[in-house]
Amino acid sequence: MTIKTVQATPFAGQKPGTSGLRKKTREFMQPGFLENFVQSIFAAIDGAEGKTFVLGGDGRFFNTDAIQTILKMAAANGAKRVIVGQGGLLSTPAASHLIRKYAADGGLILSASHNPGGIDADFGLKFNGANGGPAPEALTAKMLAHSQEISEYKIADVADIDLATCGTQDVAGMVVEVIDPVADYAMLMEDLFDFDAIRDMFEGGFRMRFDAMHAVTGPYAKTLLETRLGAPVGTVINGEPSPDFGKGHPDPNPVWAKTLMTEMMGDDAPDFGAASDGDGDRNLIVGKGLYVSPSDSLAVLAANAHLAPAYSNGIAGVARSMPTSSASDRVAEALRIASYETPTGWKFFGNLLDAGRVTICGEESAGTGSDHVREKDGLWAVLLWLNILAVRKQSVTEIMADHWQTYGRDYYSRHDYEALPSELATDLMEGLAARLADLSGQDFAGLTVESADSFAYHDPVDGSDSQNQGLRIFFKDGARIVFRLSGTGTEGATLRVYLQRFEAGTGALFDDPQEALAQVIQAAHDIARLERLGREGPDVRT
Ligand code: VG1
Ligand code: CO
Repeated sequence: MTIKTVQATPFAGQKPGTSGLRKKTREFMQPGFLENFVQSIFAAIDGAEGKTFVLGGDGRFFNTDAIQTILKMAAANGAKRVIVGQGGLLSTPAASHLIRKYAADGGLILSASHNPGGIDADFGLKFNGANGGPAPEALTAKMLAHSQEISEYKIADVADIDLATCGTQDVAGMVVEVIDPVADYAMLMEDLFDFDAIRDMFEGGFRMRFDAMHAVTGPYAKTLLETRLGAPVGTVINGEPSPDFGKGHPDPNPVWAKTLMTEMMGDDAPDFGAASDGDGDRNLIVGKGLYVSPSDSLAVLAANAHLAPAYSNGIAGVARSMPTSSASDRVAEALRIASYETPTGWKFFGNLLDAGRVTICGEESAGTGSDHVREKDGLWAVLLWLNILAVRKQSVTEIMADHWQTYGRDYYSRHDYEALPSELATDLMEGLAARLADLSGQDFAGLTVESADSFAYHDPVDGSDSQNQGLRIFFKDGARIVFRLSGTGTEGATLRVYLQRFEAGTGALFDDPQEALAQVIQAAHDIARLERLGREGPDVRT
């Protein structure tokens, strides 16, 4: 008998966060930790019997070992078939696509996204459902509940599976199909965008740099940009996935994508720069000398999506996470389409996309995507930008100038205070929450509070409610500050302070956001008494 039933004792702390379960790698590698969580996932979906799953990850340390364990557990739990990316690799959006394309019952994706990788860094696992999207809160609650009372798990006692060769194998009665991680995804992108127009643009001398940050998008970007679109070899840098991301931090923001930013701000900058994160669902967009904030990028993509074949009939609606700026709302209003404001995390977009209420979604954290999959999609955003640039034949700066003149500019920045003592962060948030009701009418740094609340979301599709999704403070002149604790960190707590101020299209549109927001930043300090954190300033400003 190859199926073993192993006694298990619950681990504390198997509560999935904003995007799956994320822990220090060593914690994930404790004997039984991964196994308990995988068994809890199977329990939450009423078993794996007869089911088909997609499996892959961003290639970080422990990726292939975890895949071996998951395959053996899927077999022992009676799964029918598992589709795995060759070498254990699948970007998050590619996994989402495969689940949908092959009508799988779900997928297990191994990643801690933008967090560093390695034995002393981070690891993660999330489950996506049959629609290709991250498990909703009701499902992650079931996973947690099972993890707290688990008494055994099942695993097949078989040799390791060959992940290096594409093809089909039998593992204790289950079919394992190893596939090219890029092929299906590349085909989907070719369906959505005008590759001929983009190819012509490259042929005409258009120059681009794509920084894959040693993470999973390297092979995807090389195939799409260099092989299929004819960008010169070398357009993609850091294109080999490595288990510790070249000791880097695969977070595509101006701080961590420093190499790219320096090149794009230099004299010989290419026309267009982009980067993606560990698992390929985020994107950074930067023009010659101009960083495009993710909130603005969402708005520009929504306003111009009709220029790409897949969206030529227009878009149904736009959704953004609450902390994301109002820029996309202005576009939706002008297009007379619906706009939605959801809590942070892609799982909240799933129902809106499934119901056809929205076509494009985005978050201020460098995530943009559409109804082509049920995850945010870094390369999709890059290709849509390229398609727009190819049709409009303008530079990124010209497009942004035109956009801001038309809609006005929402100056935006996020300040992160990382690895704070959890108690201190909780205390600060609770203290602020308790004072919210009294803030209206008070002045801070010369700004008058109009209203303040704790954001709650009522899902219009399934009727579910989510409370405490961030503290919002609105000011009389239209500025807004949001305070929120991160749900993806693995060390202490991270406080995110989201800052926003509107400038009309006739005003000063090209100021430095930190300067344009100086008053709002000061108000945030005064309201939340940020000096209590004992920090000189934020660790990261995006
Ligand atoms: C962060 C971002 C959020 C994003 C999440 C997952 O969450 O703020 O917008 O959806 O990461 O992104 P938090 O809870 O730390 O603020 V990724 O690229 O991990 O899949
Ligand atoms: Co990610």
